[in-house]
Amino acid sequence: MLIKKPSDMRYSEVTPKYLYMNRRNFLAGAAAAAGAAALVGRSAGDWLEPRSVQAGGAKLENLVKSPFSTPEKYTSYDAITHYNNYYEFSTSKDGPAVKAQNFKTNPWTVSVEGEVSKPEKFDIASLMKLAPLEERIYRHRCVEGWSIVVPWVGYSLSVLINRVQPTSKAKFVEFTTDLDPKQMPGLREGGLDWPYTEGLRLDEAMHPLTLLCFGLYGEVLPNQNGAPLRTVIPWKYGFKCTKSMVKVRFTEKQPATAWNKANPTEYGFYSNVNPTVDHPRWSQATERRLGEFSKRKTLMFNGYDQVASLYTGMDLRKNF
Ligand SMILES: Nc1nc2c(c(=O)[nH]1)N[C@H]1C(S)=C(S)[C@@H](COP(=O)(O)O)O[C@H]1N2
Ligand SMILES: [Mo]
Repeated sequence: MLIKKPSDMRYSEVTPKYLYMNRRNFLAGAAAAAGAAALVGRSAGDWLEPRSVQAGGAKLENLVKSPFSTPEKYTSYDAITHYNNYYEFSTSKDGPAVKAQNFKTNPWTVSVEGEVSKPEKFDIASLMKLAPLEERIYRHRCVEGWSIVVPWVGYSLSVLINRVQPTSKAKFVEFTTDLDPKQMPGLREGGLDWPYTEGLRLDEAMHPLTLLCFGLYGEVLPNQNGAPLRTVIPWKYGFKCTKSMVKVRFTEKQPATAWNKANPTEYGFYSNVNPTVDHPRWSQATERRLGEFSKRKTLMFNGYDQVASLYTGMDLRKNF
């Protein structure tokens, strides 16, 4: 397989040194720093310091504060927007920021369909008006072993679900990313069975923590983070988030998901963050918060204990 997917990566590749060396060491190692900085086209210190200026995307006004927000310091805007997984554009971490730059997100239609009484198609502007937009500061844990804290903007996906009224047959929700070979150079590399799809059980999708997300850092989503809308499920590994979503489909049967199809022994349907269940090729016990020097312990459900009751009686080793 040509594509580099998490299962093919050595752990050392997962977090480049320039993201976790502290600034002083970094500046001391000037020669190494020059190479790393050239790689990302910016000075290494930028990754480690919160930026005072924002990127200049359209501001989202009147954001409501959320009780679900973590008080932790959030990761720099630069790291959140230049260390991405978005394989439709590139398999390198700094590739999506460049290659998704001209991705066209307007006009955009999201179709909500399947086992619902009131299927509906939305444009982004009307979808954004279904509920007050909240700022939700969530931890995000990638299956590859790095983590970030992101001030997302959006509202609970349950708002949309309640509006379309799932039928009694609806047990799962499938999410689909846009598929546009003209605009997505990463598709040519193959590897995943495009379009990117993900899925949740209906009760997981209804949990108030599950976010329909339109922005970050108080602005509309940058393309590389999944513009114009994506999901965020903070107690699951990052790949459960569906970027640039075009379809939400309610189903009776558990939907297939892109990563599970690509490698079923490494990526399960549930993908709950779980420090006691290792990835077959690396431990999940600890994580590297981008911008920090030492590793942190990974928390069960990424610290979102309020979801534990969704899994009562389930073997989370089998249902990884
Ligand atoms: N369509 C699509 N969605 C995707 C991915 C992707 O490659 N394509 N990568 C996933 C992974 S592995 C992670 S960690 C998050 C990264 O989101 P971020 O770049 O906003 O941090 O997006 C997820 N959603
Ligand atoms: Mo990820």
